[in-house]
Order: sequence, then C-alpha cells, then structure tokens
Amino acid sequence: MRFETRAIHAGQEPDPLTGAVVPPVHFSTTFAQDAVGEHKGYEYARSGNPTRSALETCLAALEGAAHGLAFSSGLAASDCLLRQLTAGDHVLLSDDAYGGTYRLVAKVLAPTGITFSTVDLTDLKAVRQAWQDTTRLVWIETPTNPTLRIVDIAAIAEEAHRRGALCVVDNTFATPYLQQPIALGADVVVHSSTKYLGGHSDVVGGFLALNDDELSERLGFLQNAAGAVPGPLDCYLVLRGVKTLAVRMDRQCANAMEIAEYLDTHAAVSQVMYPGLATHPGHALADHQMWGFGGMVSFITAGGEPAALKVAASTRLFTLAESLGAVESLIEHPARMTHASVEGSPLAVDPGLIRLSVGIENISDLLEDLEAALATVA
Ligand code: P1T
Repeated sequence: MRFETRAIHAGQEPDPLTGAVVPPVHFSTTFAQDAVGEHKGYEYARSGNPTRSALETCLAALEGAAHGLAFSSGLAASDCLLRQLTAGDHVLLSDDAYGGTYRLVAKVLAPTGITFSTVDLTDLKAVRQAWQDTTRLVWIETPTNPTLRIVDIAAIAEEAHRRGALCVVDNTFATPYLQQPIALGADVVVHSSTKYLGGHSDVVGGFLALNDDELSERLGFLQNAAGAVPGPLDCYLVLRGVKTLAVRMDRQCANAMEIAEYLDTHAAVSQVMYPGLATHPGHALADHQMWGFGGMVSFITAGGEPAALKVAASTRLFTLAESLGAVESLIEHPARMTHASVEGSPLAVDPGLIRLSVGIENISDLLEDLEAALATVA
C-alpha cells in the first residue's frame, strides 16, 4: 500500500464484531480474563489498549518501521528514549532544536550524570570534532526548529553507526509524508504528534518508531513501567488526523512556498529561512532527502526584536500562539515563546526571528494578512 492508503487503512480494519468502519474507541481501563492470565491480548489500559494499538500500527507503517510506541506527549516519547542512557554517556544534540528537547537534556538528564554537547549538525567536520568516545546517541532535527536548517540524515547515521552510536531523528517538522528517516539510515524516529500528525490543534501526543526488536522491547517496558501513555480519545484524534496528512501537507507546502517567496522580496524582512527557496543553503539536500519542503517558514525582521514583536502582534489570520502543524496558520516569536527555555545557551535564537506555521487557508488571505502586519514596521 502507498502512503496515503496506509494512512487510512493501516491498523484500522472494520470492527469484526459490528462492521463499524471507524474502529471503536476503547475507553475501558481493564479487560476481562477467561482464567488467570488468559486474555485476548489486553489486561490493563496502561500496558495496552486497542485504540492505542491501532495508532501504533498505523504510525509505524507510515514511518516504514517494524515497531511503534505512542506516548502522552512528544517530550514523553523523547524522555522514554533518552532514559536508555546512563551516567557517563554522551549525547550530541543539534544546536538548533526545539527548546523543550534542549531543556530535557540540559536540565533533567545532565544532573543524572549524562553529558551532552550541542553542535551544528549541518557541518560534518564540526560533528566529527564534537564526537567523544562516550557518545552513545546523536539527536537530529531536520528541518530544525526554528531556523529550518537541513541536516544530512544518511551522513550523520553513517557516522553514528561507524562509532557505535544511535542515530535519532525528530521527524515532527517533515512528517513521514515528506521524509522517511529510517529508510535513510536512522535508528529511531521521534514525533510530537501534537503537530502535523494530529493536525488540528486539539491533541497532545508523542511517538517513537524503530526497527530494532531488542530496543523496542526495552522502550515498551519503560512505556508501561513509567506510564506516560496517551488516553484512547487522544489516540483516536491522532488516528483521525493522519488520514488527511497527505492532502493537508500538500496544501501547506504550496502555501508556505508562496509565502516564503513573498517575504523574500519584502523590504521589512532581512532574511527568509525556507528550504524550498533555491538560495537556502540546504535546498539541494532537502530536495534529495524530502518530497516537499514543509509548511514552516521563518524570517528575520529588518527592524530587529521591536519589529518582530510588532509584526507578531499585528496579524489577524495568523494567530499568535505556540505550536505548529495544524490547519490554521500560527505566528510566534521563538526567542520569547517556544525557545525561551534556551536563553543564554548555545541554542539561543535571534530576537528578530519570527516563525510561521502555515495552514491550509486560502493563500490570498494569508498573504494579505502578512502584508498588513509588515506594513506596520515598513
Ligand atoms: O509538545 P510536545 O508534544 O511534548 O512535543 C515536543 C516537541 C518535540 N519536537 C519538536 C520538533 C517540537 O517542535 C516539539 C514541540 N514544539 C512546540 C510546541 C513548538 O511550538 O515548537
């Protein structure tokens, strides 16, 4: 089955009992046993639930992975994976990553004795220099959040494997529709399904996809033992969301491209970051590694932070809010919002930077909205 078909059918056969085309949402927290230990595959809903199984099967199929594990948030998924490390292990983290991922590594893991370095993963020479004998895991985001740099997944995966480390890719921005990290050599894919997978700003969730049986077993143990699992309604909302992922993403890519081209010519904008622009340093790599350039566009205002704050507060259709990836367009100021937790760190972002999550509205309305907001600082 091709991607769009898998998104609708994988893990979602009509219900054998009733014929319901949409698999029922199972709210039961516990499952009857015929005799002690004799059950139909489910015992207690933290350990497993049929709606979660459907989601895990579907998302694993979309990532081309043998195993999938769903969590209550993207950070819960990241936490489960990073807890495979022990004191003395070293993590190589992108120097442009979601602020919450950095905070998890720097403020939660580092005090337990895990060490880390941040590095520009687009620079292979710098990556080799930053590598340590104890490096067990390299954490890629591509496109990066918020400056939309493109990292060569195959090259970093090869480097990681040569040195016996795990290559992890946070695929939240691209989604499996635009980029398949496992096929490019990554070991584990991480998602905040809160974003494009859910797609409607109404559910928080996370996901891990991987092929390795033994690691999957260990992650499954921790998923149950630590218990950061999603509820059945959350699983259902993500399952419903992914059915339209391909069509939403097509429109978001098209809208984002037009917006990037428009901003690129605007006098109030000093730099546009969008991998679809031929001038973007990662354009050729993105063209090779992805099937589209995504729905996120970042730009730096010529007037610095005061102009950025003014523009962010002046749009009417683009809602000023954190998060991304849903049908409605959002605007935000990373330095004071999504990436405030990296202030003073190597991940600190330009205070003139604005990030757009481009939705599926009519492009003329979106362009008019940006035109009016930018006119306030022109
Ligand atoms: O919010 P949560 O579902 O826990 O996911 C965390 C996360 C992980 N990875 C990436 C690339 C992310 O962008 C996020 C969350 N990001 C935002 C809320 C944001 O506005 O950037």
